[in-house]
Amino acid sequence: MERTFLMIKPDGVQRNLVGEIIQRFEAKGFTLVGLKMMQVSSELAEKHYAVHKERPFFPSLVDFITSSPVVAMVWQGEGVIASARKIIGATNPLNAEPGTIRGDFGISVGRNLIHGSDGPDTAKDEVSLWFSDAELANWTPAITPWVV
Ligand code: ABT
Ligand code: MG
Repeated sequence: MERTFLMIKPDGVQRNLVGEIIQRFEAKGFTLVGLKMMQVSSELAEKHYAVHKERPFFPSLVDFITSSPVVAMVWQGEGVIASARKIIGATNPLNAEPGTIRGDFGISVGRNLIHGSDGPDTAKDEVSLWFSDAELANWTPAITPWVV
């Protein structure tokens, strides 16, 4: 079953949007299989955002992600990688549609509330970067036949 890595960023935690954000993925019908609140080290932040290493915003991005705790999650379900990106909305919250998380709650690209893996390869890499196998629950909720 497809899995993706989602992370509620420091602004989402500080603004008390953790419950609101988790609710959207639960209500959609996806399954939470990993969840932890954590303070991110600069080493982990730099690995996670390695693709942006040469970009001018890289240092401020690392500072931001390590500035305050995040909620790291793995969600499972059919098509969850692309669907989560839709639920999250465009990178710049000013361009994100109302109804998306960024469209409903965000204003700034540097404070865009939540991260979601952008494809199957990054999803695989990010799930294993952030979680050990022992931290992931293999389960199928009883509600699944009513969802798919
Ligand atoms: P992430 O889910 O955080 O990866 O965001 P998304 O995939 O929607 O967008 P990308 B392009 O991956 O941006 C990564 C983070 O870099 C920030 N950023 C991006 C800037 O601050 N300035 C920019 O010009 C761009 C392109 C936004 C993203 N996260 N934060 N925080
Ligand atoms: Mg990205």
